[in-house]
Amino acid sequence: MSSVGTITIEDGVGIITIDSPPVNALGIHVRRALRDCFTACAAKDEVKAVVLICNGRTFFAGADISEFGKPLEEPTLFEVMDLIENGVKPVIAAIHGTALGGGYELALTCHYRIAVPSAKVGLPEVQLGLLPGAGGTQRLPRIVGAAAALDIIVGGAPIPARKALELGMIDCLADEGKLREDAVAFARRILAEGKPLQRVRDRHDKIDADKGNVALFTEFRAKNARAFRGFKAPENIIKAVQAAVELPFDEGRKRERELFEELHDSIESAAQRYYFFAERQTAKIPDVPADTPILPITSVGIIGAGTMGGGIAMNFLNVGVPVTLIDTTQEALDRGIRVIRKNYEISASKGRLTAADVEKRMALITPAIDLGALSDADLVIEAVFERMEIKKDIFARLDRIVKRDAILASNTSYLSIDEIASVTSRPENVLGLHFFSPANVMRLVEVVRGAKTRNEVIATGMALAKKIGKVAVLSRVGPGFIANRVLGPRKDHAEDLILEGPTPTEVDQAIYDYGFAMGPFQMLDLVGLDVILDDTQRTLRGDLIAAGRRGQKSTAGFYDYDENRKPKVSQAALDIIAEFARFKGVTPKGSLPADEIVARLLYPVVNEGAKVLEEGIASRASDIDVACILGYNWPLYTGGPMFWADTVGLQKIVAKLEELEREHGEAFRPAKLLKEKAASGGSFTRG
Ligand code: T1G
Repeated sequence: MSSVGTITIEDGVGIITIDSPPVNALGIHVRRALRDCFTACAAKDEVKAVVLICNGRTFFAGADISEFGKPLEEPTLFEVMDLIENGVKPVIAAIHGTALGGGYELALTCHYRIAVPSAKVGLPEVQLGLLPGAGGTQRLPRIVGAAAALDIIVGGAPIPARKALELGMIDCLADEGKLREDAVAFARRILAEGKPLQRVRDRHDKIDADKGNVALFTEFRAKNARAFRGFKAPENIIKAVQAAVELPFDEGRKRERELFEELHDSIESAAQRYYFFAERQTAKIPDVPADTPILPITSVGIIGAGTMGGGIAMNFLNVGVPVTLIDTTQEALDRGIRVIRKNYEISASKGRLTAADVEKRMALITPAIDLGALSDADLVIEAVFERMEIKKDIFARLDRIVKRDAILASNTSYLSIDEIASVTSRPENVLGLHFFSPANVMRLVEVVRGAKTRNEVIATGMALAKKIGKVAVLSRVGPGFIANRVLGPRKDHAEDLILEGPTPTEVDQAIYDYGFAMGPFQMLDLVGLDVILDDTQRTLRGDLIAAGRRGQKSTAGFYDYDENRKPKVSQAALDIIAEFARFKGVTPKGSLPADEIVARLLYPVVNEGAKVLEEGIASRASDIDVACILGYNWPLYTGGPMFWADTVGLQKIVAKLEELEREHGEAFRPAKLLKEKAASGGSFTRG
C-alpha cells in the first residue's frame, strides 16, 4: 500500500484513509491508492463494510486541476468509482472540510455519506468552465431532483452539511471531531440492519416527475441568460441534467462525458482553470519569504467616512475587527454611519444577515472627529480626497499620534506611496491598500509596497486582505498601480476613436460583445463625466459638460437616458463629438468592424501590461489578469488581458500595434517586452 492510502480494520469495518496534502485532490497517486485499497478491502473476508475518510484539512477537493489538459493516466476516476459502486460491501463516505467536484462525485458512488456539521459538499466545476464530469450531473438529480440540481451545479457554491442533509446530499451528521468513530458506528448499523445496498444511480423517483418537462430547462435558461452570457459551461450543464432526466443512467453518463470534453477542450475553460491558479499565485511574493511574520491587527482606524471609507470599514466590521471611523465634521460622520447601516439593512432584508448581525457590526464602530482617537490603532487607512497635500498633512499628523509599530496605509488609487511616506518617520511601516468601489463588494485590493516598506508590513497587508475576504495583488509604486494603469488606455483610446467615426454605441457594443458588462461610454456616463476631468485644456468631456451633459446623473452624457436610466442614442452628443473632432482636426472615416474596435482599445491594454511587467510594478503577468478581472470585471472566460493576448497571438498584436503607431502615433508603440516575446515565440502566461 502507498503512503497516500492506508487500511485499518476495526471489528469488520475496513477504514480506508487517504492522505495527500494540501487538499487530497484526486490526482494519479490518489487514484492508484484508492484502487489498491478498495481492491484489497474487496478481497478481505474480515472486511464487511468500508469507511472512506481523508486526513488533513479536507475530504477530496476534486480532480487534480493541474492534470487537466494533459494525457489522462490510469486508473481513471471512473475505474475507482466502479470498484466502489459495483462492490458488494457497503461503502460509507466520511466527509470533513470541502467535498467538491470529483470528490463529492466519488462520495455519490458510495452507498452512504456522513459528514461533520462544519463540512461542505458541492460541484463547483462551473467555476472552472467545466461541468461535473464524473457522474455528478447524472447522480445529483437522482437525489435532489432536476430543478435543485440545476441550481446547485450551475451555481457552483458549496452546500453546508446541515443543508445538504435536508436535501439528501448526505445521509447523516457526525459529531464535530468524531467523524471516524461515528462513521464506523454508522457502518456497523448498516451491517446490523442488513439492508440491501442502495446505489444512487438506481434511484429514479426524483427524476421521473420531470420526464418530458422541457419547460423546466427552457425557463431556467431564460431566467439566467444574462448571468450566463459568454460562459459555455452553464448550457452544457443544462443539457447534461436534462439527459439525466430523459436517458437511462449509462446513456446519460455517456452524454455527460461528451458535454464535459467539449468544455474541457474549450479556451474558456482553459482560461478559467488558469485563473484558478492565478488567483492563488498572487499571495506568493518572490522576495518576501512565506514565513515572514504577520503583525497583529486587532483594531483599525479609517480616515474618511465617505463612500470608500465606509465600504472599507464594512470589510473589517464583517470579520469582527473594531473600527474607529474619522471624519472632519459630525454631520459627515453621521452620514457615513447611516450609509453603512443602510447597506447592512439591505443585506439583512435579503436574508444574508440577521438583525443581530447588523447590530453586532454597527457596535464595532467608534466614530470620532479627532485624529487623537487613533493613538491605539494597529492600522490606519486613509481614504480622503486624492490630493497629495491633504494626504501628506494627514500622514504627518498621524505619525505624531499613532503608536510606534502602527501601520499607516493610503487608499490612494494612483498617488505615490513613497512621497506620502516621506513625511513620516516610519516609511518602512507605510503602504498602499487600494480598494475598488464599492469597497465592501469588490474583491480586489492592490497592496502597494513603497521603496522602504518592510517585509513584515507587506506580508501583513497581503494576509489582512485575505482575512477580509479579498484577493490581494501586490504592486510597486507607479501611476495607477496595476489595474487603473493597464485599463487607462482603453478609456483614452475610446475617446479618440469616436472622433474618427465609430459612434459611442458601436464602440460600447463591441466591448459589450467582447464580454464586458458595459462599454467605456456607458461606464463614463455611469461614473459621471466630471469625475477626474482634465481641466487644463479643452476636452470632449469638457464640451459635453459645458452642454449640461454630465452623464446619467444629468440624464444626458454620451447618451440620453430615459426615466429607467436606459441609454438612447443622442444626436446632440453626436453633434458635440463631431464639433470637437473638427476642433482637433480629425476627419471622421465612418464605422469600424467590431474586431477592429476591440484591437484598437484592448491591444493597448496588453501593451501597458507588458510595460507594467518591464517596470517591475507587477511581479507576474497573471497578477495583472487577476487585477483586471476582479477590479474591472474583465470577462473571466478570456483569462484577463495577458492570457487573452497569448490566445490571440503576440505577433498579431505587435503587428497591429505597429500599424496603429504608424497611423496614430507612439501611444501605440509596442513595449520592448511584448516585441521580444512575440519575436521569440514566447508568451506571458503559458509557462
Ligand atoms: N487540484 C489541484 N490543486 C488544488 C485543488 C485541485 N482541485 N484545489 C486546491 N488546490 C491547491 C491550490 O492550488 C493551493 O495550492 C492549495 O491546494 C490550497 O488551496 C471530474 C472536473 C478546496 C476550497 O474546483 O475551491 O473535480 O497555492 O489556497 O482557501 O467532475 O482550494 O498552496 O500551491 O484554495 O483553503 C473541482 C478547488 C475540480 C475545488 C480550499 N474542485 N479548490 O481552499 O486553499 S474539477 C474544485 C478549492 C473536478 C470532476 C471535475 C479550494 C478549497 P498552493 P487554497 P483554501
